[in-house]
Amino acid sequence: MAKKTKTDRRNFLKTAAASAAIAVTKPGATQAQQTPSPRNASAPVLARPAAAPAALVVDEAKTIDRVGSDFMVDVIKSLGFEYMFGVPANTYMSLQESIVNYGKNKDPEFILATNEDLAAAMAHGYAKISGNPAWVGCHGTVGTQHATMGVYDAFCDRVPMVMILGNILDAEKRGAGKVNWAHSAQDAAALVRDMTKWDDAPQSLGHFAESMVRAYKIAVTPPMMPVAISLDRDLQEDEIPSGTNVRIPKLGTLVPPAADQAAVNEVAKMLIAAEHPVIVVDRVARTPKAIKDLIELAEILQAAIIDRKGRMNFPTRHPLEQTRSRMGLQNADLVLGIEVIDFAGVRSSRQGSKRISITANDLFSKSNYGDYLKFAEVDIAMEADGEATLPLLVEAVKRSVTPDRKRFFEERGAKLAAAHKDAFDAYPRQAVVGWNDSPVSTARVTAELWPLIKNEDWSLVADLSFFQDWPLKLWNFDKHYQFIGGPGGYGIGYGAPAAVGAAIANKKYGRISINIQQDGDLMMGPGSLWTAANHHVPLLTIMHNNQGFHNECMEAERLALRRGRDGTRAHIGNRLIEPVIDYAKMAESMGMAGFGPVSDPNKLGPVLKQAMEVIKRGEPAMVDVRTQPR
Ligand SMILES: Cc1ncc(C[n+]2csc(CCOP(=O)(O)OP(=O)(O)O)c2C)c(N)n1
Ligand SMILES: [Mg+2]
Repeated sequence: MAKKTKTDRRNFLKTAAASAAIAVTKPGATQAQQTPSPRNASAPVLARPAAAPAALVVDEAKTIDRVGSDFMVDVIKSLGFEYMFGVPANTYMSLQESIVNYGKNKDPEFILATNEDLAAAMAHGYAKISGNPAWVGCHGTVGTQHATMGVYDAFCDRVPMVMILGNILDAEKRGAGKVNWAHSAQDAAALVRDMTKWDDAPQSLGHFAESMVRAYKIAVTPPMMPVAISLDRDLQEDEIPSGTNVRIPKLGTLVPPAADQAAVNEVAKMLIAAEHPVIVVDRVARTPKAIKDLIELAEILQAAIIDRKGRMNFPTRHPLEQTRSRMGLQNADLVLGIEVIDFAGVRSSRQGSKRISITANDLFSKSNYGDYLKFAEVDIAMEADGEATLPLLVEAVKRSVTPDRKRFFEERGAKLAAAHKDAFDAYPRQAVVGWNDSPVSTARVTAELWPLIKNEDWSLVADLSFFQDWPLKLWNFDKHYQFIGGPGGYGIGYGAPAAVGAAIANKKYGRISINIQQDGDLMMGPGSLWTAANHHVPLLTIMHNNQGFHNECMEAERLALRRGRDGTRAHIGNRLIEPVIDYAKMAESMGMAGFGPVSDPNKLGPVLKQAMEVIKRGEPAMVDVRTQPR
């Protein structure tokens, strides 16, 4: 058991009585103290209710000093968790109470989400910025069912989180009512077993401690993934008998799996000998160090980098960045894929081209879901973590490179730099197409935003697949927290909450977070806006409001036309227009400053400026922009 001062029961009761007395004698003062300072939103911010009335009686005989969940908080603290995202419920209320009171609501802090799916996506976004897993609190069967979509995205995206599934295991403790039975299961984790790396259902506090440390270790060992602990209510609530000695196992330093040195040397030689080697990256960089290593590798070889943008891997304006250039994959004689999940589809058309993969994905698989994608045929499969292997590869290339090859690399580098420049020079020209259109073009939104953020410490906490990647083409990304990639499982509804989780991780560094938010995605769970307002997160949400599920609308139109039918009816069941949704009002209703809708492109700049003033004060804001479909 971690060191803990035994609470003196009488003292505790005295304090409880004293605070109750304050509530009775000075209700006005207490209420004033507890009213949060007004926000920027035009919506009224309601005062919190006054402290519990003095009539609340604490029965001394029934108070408990040392509960199981206090010890659980000790375990969580030992692992350095900063946040628990959750929806409250009786099956883990004991743990929540221990976090808030015993743990002082700090490391972890409980963050209230309005749906477990949102809680999981917040943990997902948080992990992508912070590099650390968060806890996700779920209520037995029902909360876990809600959570699944968010967990599935994190599972497919190889992002760690630790789920807590509150449960009442002992049927005798469920009573004769309906709720406890409906919310309990023999095997609560069965719901998420196919989308988690590991789960357990601890039966004692010692078992909990061991399982939690193991869960953490498994979740953060590449390939990283969610894990689940089914947590029995009684184990949390029962008093720890005096004299019980439970300890927290030591985690130790974790060393991720790097590739075999001989194989690394072999690959280094192949890279040096190749005429046009292309390095394709997707989910490589977890830390700034990996970006540095990748730059070094690319620069020594003067080799092309193609970024599949699962993470922020490589500076967008680096001359070797060739994602959309003419010097890309097509003519590569060697393709090295580092943590590229869809490597089967990433191919050179050159005859005899060699293929090498480095991925920790090879070290793990589950059968049911197709998250592992099509089998990638390669010449060498290095079954190891990309980030951990990069420094070995850099050193091996450095050791083997000859002056002759260096001269050749320099010539190649000059050609690559020219191709990079041509690609990036073309973007501003492409961006002015439809510049004055209403609804506003996605390029114009991107261009109007850039001057307002470029001198700030900013982080883009959005996927860009439905925004034609415009920010990647027009802005300059060079820091590890400036981009977080996509959802992994392509589950719509991830965007808004993941942005909130990422913005929460950015907040302590004073960074401004920018989210480009699809309207259909937000409508799957708008409650994350409330969490952003509740936590005073400087998050600018730009609504990419194309008024509906445009992706499906396009497909429906195509399908109808292919069948020789009426393409104009594709809006049915796909567009969100009857009634039109007022997102600024939605934001305001949740305590967030709301602006718009803006349809006139010339009005956008000034509105964004106003919204940025709110962000700089440390509060969230939303600008609803009526946008072109893509
Ligand atoms: C959970 C879930 N349900 C349905 C889909 C199918 N789907 C793919 S894209 C899309 C449209 C999303 O609309 P929005 O987020 O507004 O993006 P838009 O296509 O309008 O740019 C839908 C419904 C999905 N991917 N995930
Ligand atoms: Mg849409």
